[in-house]
Amino acid sequence: MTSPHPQSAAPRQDAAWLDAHWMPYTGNREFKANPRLLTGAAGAYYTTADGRRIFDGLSGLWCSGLGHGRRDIVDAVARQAATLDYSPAFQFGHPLSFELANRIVARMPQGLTHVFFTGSGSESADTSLKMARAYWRAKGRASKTRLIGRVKGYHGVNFGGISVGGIAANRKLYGQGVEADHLPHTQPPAGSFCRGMPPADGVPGYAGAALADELLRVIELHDASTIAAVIVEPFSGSAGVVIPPAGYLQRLRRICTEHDILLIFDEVITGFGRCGDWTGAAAFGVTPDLLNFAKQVSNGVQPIGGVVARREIYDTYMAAGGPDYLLEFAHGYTYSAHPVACAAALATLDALEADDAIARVRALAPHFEAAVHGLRGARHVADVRNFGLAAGLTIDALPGEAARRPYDIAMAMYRKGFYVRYGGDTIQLAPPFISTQAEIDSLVSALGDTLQHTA
Ligand code: PXG
Ligand code: PLP
Repeated sequence: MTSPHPQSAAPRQDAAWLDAHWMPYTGNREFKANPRLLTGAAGAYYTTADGRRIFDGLSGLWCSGLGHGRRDIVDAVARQAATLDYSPAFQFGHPLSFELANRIVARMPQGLTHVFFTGSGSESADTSLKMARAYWRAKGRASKTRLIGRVKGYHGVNFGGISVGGIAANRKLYGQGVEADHLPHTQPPAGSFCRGMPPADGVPGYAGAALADELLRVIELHDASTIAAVIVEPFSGSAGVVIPPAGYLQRLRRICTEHDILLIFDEVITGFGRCGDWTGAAAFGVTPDLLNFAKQVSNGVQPIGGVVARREIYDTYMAAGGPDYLLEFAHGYTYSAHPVACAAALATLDALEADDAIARVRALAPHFEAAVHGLRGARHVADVRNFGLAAGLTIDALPGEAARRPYDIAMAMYRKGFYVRYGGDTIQLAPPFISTQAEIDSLVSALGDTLQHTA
């Protein structure tokens, strides 16, 4: 097959050409019949192959909050690729990973002190789960292996992550996973239209204050001597932006501490600005034992993620490591702390600071909240939830086709020049931190208009 020059000519978009790429989390048959090819990006906008400008209403996939094509990040990547394009991840080091680890630790809640790098959020999830199990083994408590996730949780697509994950479609096809159990989700009933955190109680039909105590039930069932860790997202992103009720994370923290269970926060979406703070941990005022990150740490420009551990966890591994020429944790990826990805992350942290991005998110969040809750009463809208610069809408299902309307809505939005995410019975919004109030307004107004015209 002859390839058109990708830069100079309009890209080929016929189904025969598109066929060879088996696309991830995509309806391949539909996409290849109606391709949506993006060929450029600058600021808060994508350019399509047919030359249209599309507002990036999900910051890529929750990862490009600073906007696209930033010169400072692009230059850092180019410079690093030309200087040290790859260095072996095992038994050798390069200066950028140490600088990045120090810079990340400085932005973490007090007590999270050691960074293990991965290449993605899924790798971070599985890394944190393995870290938790081997930690207990190192402490002579090898029976602590069970991993507790939460219904509606998303922890990526690897076997550990889908075992603790709680989105049925991501797990049910794949058979036996890792030994796990699940807490109930924290989503208030449709029609609650909670702004930010649901109150501990006071939402009709919603026992917010009791939800964390479900962990006690799980402990009673399995016994704490079999449980290594609890993993939750501070707020669930993929499930449609599900915010925990007030006091919930504090209560989970207390129960985990009392029963010697590690608490893992999966901050792949909540980390590095989306919550109007450096972490969800800071935004919600609770410090986990392990904290996973990815996505926004490099503004999406290079794939990189990681797990930040408490000092005592790191020290436990070091103490149990045997002779010091031996490794302490038999785990790592070829691309752990990839130098070009580290350069992208360092430039991103610089940019987040230079732009005062956290303050910007905080300042924009009330406007965003008011705008999205303005969709209450719009056609098909069963619920709206929000936190920081993230919002999820629950869309009333067509009979027998829960996922149909969200898909129709997202496609209609794309035709209008707006990219939004659809999944399950939800529409998700996560606009760039650099969005203006006017851009938020036009995104939400286009969504309102689209809902009105959706069958
Ligand atoms: N944990 C959490 C909390 C996530 O949100 C992952 C792990 C996996 O990260 P990787 O880098 O392996 O994809 C994620 C990723 C969406 C959407 O629109 C969410 C994610 C990825 C793609 C789309 O809801 N979350
Ligand atoms: N599979 C094989 C055959 C390998 O040799 C390696 C790494 O050396 C891997 C998988 C793991 O790849 P990565 O380190 O990129 O996760």
